Amino acid sequence: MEFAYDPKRIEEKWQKAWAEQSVFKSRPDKARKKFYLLEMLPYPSGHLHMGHVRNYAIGDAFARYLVMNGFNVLHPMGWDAFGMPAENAAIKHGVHPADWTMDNIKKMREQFERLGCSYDWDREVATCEPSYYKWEQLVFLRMYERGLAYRKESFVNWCDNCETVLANEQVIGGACWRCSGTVRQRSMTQWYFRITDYAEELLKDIDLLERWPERVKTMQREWIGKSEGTIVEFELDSEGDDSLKGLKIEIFTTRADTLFGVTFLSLASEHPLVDVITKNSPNKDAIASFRDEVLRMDRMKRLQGDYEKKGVFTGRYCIHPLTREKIPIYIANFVLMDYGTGAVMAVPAHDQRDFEFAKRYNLPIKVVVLPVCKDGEKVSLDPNSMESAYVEYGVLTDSGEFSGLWSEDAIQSITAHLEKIGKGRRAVSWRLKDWCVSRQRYWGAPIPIIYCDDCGIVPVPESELPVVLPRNVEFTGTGGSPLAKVPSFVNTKCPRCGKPAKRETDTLDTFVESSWYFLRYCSPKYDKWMVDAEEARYWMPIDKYIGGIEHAVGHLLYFRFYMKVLRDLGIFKFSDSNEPAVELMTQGMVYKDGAKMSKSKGNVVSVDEMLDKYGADTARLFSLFAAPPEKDLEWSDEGVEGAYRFLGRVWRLVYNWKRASKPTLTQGDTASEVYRLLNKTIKKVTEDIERMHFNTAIAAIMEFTNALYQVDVSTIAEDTLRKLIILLSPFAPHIAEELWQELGGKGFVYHEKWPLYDKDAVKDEEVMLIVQVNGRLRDKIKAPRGISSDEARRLALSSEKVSAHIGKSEIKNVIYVPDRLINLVV
Ligand code: ANZ
Ligand code: ZN
Repeated sequence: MEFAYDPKRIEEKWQKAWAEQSVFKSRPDKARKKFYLLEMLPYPSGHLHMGHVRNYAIGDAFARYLVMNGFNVLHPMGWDAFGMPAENAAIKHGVHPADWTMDNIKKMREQFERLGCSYDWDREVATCEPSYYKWEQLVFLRMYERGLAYRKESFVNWCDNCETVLANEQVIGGACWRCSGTVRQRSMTQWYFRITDYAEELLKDIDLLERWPERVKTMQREWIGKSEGTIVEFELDSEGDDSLKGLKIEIFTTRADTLFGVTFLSLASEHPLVDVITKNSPNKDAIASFRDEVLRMDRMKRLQGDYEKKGVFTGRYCIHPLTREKIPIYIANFVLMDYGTGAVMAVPAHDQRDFEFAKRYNLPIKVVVLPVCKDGEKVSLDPNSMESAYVEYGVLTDSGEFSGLWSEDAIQSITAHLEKIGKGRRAVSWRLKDWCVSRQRYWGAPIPIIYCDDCGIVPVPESELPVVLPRNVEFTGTGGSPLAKVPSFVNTKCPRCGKPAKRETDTLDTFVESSWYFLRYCSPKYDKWMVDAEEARYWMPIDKYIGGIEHAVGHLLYFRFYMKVLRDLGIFKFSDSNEPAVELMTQGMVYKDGAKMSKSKGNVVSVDEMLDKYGADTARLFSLFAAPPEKDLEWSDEGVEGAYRFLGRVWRLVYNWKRASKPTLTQGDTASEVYRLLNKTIKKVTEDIERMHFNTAIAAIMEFTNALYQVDVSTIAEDTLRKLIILLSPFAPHIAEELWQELGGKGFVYHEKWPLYDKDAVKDEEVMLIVQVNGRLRDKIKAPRGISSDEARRLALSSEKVSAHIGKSEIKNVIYVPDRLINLVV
């Protein structure tokens, strides 16, 4: 008999046993209810960090719970294996990105195994394998055929450090999401996915995501940013320059009601008309340097507006469509080229940015909307004394025939009027932009495109897929894509005319790979198609998806888009919306000493050390016990110690019992307090796990264990201990297997049925207390179970019937039979 709790010995033993008997293998089975539980796949950096451990402990506890509840569970794991760190390692240390990645995968898989995660490793997917990205290339070609993948020159986010383009979703507060370097705008030709074609559907289908956190849905709605408004045309004033005759500037506004308050126009720096109207300007140099400065600003920052509103006068004017007044045209730093039309009608009285701009450059402020008091009286506004713009709706003033209308009505009437005279129209603007998917990087999936001098852009024939990434490449870290310097890759023949041609040397954004990896898990080895449709239709959708909130408008939007594209291309569909995930759970971060645990902060707890010292069960138990999953978790060494001690207590309880209990009691006395508590605990743990409140579930198990220490161990039934072990097993699976075996359990506790609680044992938390006065029944009152004699007496005296019988007499004695009867003797 083994008395000391030694995680090292038992954890390895059970990991081996699980693996040898393929316990975690999953197969489709129509007769059983499926559950697809997915945790976001990690980037193979080489080691798990505590944030991973937490994420995967949450998933694993739930997966094990589901299995015990009879679900056919799919719980896979894989690797988001392409990406820049591999390439940076190659530049720095001279290791090949493929070797670096494969080596890291091996190390991390070992860590996963040491954690005892119940993954079906037969379904492991690494996105850098040609057998994986082949299908992504095929989808790319089909998207290209349909115009859903296209190439265009435009301003893109460029990171000088990483020497690559970044998607809008990868620019965090003006900095590169990878290296935190400054991102600037640069005009380049890039490949895009036409996600904007899906803006309306992506927005509408958010309503289907009932089990996603509100926060994520709001972020997606705002990111997609649908805005209904009006496009208004302003003719250029061509006086002194006949080449401007007939040209016009279109602006997008959501406040057509303020049209009469326009005192200038603002263009984005990148607006194509800027060159045209400033070509003869004496102000040319100032304009050029201003445009330069603006291009270095972050796009989101430009939109949000917490910076100085600056601009330059172009020297030209345009004509107001209704009043025919001359309106000066400015270039302003807060106008974005890729929103609306890249031009804004400025109404300083009613728009705060325009107000600040007008104050700075001494431009006129014209009030055209007035607030109205509760009694219906208009309040006048003085442009000279206003301290900020009046941005609310109100009643129009100084607006010609539209004066007196309410803003809402004025927006309609003015837009209709503009439509009638051919100077404007209704329009919708989206904040969402097309997804830039090309990267000037080696370690990614090649874009299957060939450039021919005669034929132009030619897709690689599908029969020639995959376009395999060549291995022999030089990594210098400078000068654009390394692939461009590999003649054997670049030089090829045009599939159309046979003449020498060149391959595309950009690779795909790694977020393309993570847009469909969950489909590949359904049939990871299938080689006839991207997925075995039958298997994927059985497993999809993902029933519960667990990952970080930082992906709210990146990955979590992309994977929704990609699934809709697969549906429309006829590649794979499992439902009309093809929404990939029914439920999303975003887990909180891991903090230590008040800061997010990260290498740069130097407050990282090493997973290996943790496992060496305490074992996986403690690591898992602590991560789940210290905070509810959605909340941030503060690391605490005492907390870890506490989790470890608790497991030791459970361990000793079982061995104490084994020594003491002869003969063994198999079933507990259903009238006993232990029995009642056991069933209460089963109920609580079950309900808490269903809500993913693992912390309170574990607390209940701890309380129950403490209660078992309070009773004579030989009176504890075997069944009670077995159930305790089953309840513990999703959180601390190794110790649970070991103790299960010690208790004579057959097979793995992993395969045990989750216990049901005895409804009778938990239902009467309240008891009926018989109240007697001098031995005669006077009342029956509800009382919480287990109250003391004093509490019972107080309750009894609060009954009117009882006090009527006592009157002014003195209580001489109290006889109390707990939970049954109280007799007051007067
Ligand atoms: C005139 C106006 C008057 C505006 C007023 C607002 C208040 P949402 O609701 O987010 O769609 N705008 C239009 N295009 C822009 C661009 N490319 N860059 C920066 N700002 C731009 O915002 C629409 C409003 O944002 C538009 O309505 C426009 O300013 C500005 F009292 O036009 B408004
Ligand atoms: Zn050709």
